[in-house]
Parts: sequence; C-alpha cells; structure tokens
Amino acid sequence: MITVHHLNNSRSQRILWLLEELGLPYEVKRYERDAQTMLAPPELRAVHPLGKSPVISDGDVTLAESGAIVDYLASRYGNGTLVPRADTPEHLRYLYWMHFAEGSLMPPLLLKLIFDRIESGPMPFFVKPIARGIAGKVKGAMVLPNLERLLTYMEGELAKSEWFAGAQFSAADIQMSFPLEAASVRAGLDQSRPKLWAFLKNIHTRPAYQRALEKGGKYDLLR
Ligand SMILES: N[C@@H](CCC(=O)N[C@@H](CS)C(=O)NCC(=O)O)C(=O)O
Repeated sequence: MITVHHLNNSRSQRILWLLEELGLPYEVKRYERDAQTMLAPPELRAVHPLGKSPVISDGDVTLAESGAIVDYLASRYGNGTLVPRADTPEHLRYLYWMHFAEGSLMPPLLLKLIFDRIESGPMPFFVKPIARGIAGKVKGAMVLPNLERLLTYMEGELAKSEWFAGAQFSAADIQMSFPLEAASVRAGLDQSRPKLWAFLKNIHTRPAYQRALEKGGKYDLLR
C-alpha cells in the first residue's frame, strides 16, 4: 500500500491527484501546518529528515521531492499512460517541465510570498520603512520581472500544444499544476494569459483532480 504524507495546503495535493489519475489504492497520513509559521509539524521529520511534504512510502521505498515522486509513480504504475515514450520529443518536453516546475518556477514564487509577507507583516514601527523599502526593491528589480517573463514564456509554450509535453496529458502537467495555481493567487496569473488560464480550468474539471480534493481536505494556496 502506498502512503502519502500529506501536509494541508501544499504540494502534496498533486501526489493525491496523480494517484487518483492512476486509479491506485493509497492511504493519506495528514499533517497540519503551524497556523503562525505555516511550517510542517516536527512529526514529518520522523518520516524524512527534511520534514517537508510530500513524502511517500511504497513498501520499502521512502521518497521525498515531488518531481521524483511524480516521475516514480507515473513510470512505475502508469503503464505508459502518463509518461511519453522514451526517445520521443514529447519525453524530452516531459522531462523539461517536470524539472522546470520546482527548479525555475517555484523559486520566484516563493520569493514573492516571502517579500510580500515582509512588506505586510508586523514589525517595530522604526524598522517598517526600511524593511518595506528593501522588499519593494527586490520585488521590483528581480522577482516581478522574472515572474512576468516566466508567465509569458509558458503562455507561448502552451500556444504550441494543449499540454506541457505535447498533445497528450502527462504527469508533467500534474507537476506543473501547483506552481501555476500558486501563480494564480500570488503572481497575477489570470484570464489575460488565456492558454495558462485554460490549462488551470481544464485540470480543475478532471474527475481525478476533484476526487483528490475530497481526499486531501482543505486546499487554500498560501498568498
Ligand atoms: N522541492 C520540494 C519542496 C518541498 C516543500 O518545501 N514542501 C512544503 C509544502 S508546499 C513544506 O513542506 N513546507 C513546510 C515546511 O517547510 O516546514 C518538493 O517539490 O517536494
């Protein structure tokens, strides 16, 4: 039996979705973020030393890192349905987007979250203008232009094919879902990018996506 160590409002939601797409039996072990810090509880460190989610166990295998988990499950149990055949251009695209999600897209989204919180968070009045000034500068000079470029680039890529790896839905689309959902609440992704917007609409209506929401509980992305 596969166990998903699932943190509320987190990247592990996409593992539940993948397992629903694959139609595999699995159990969900839930962990709740600390309401103040939003960090995972220490019990997750008993499963994996870094204490982050997602982590899965599958027999003797314990695996962390969402891209590795998605690729492992889809390759091992997907019978070729969610991973394009090796040595095809689609497989290369699949690999690219599988790594792009956490490697290129999440870092600026995380920076946006952190600097937004610095700008709006409580702090002594005499520090406020300095902290806000620094946060605003970093966002304006680096984070926002970078996000803008990334969104424009992805919009262009989805103009070439409906899904990230090509004409067929693949596990790379599942891996890309979390940063794109985060971009929609945090980085201004909206209808003005019609391809990316349609991607989000399309994934949200998939029955497996809906079932995963029922299994995972509340899924409100951090702003
Ligand atoms: N690159 C890792 C990131 C893992 C990660 O940061 N997970 C977040 C949830 S979205 C987490 O566990 N946060 C709570 C914490 O850091 O304590 C992955 O894709 O699995």
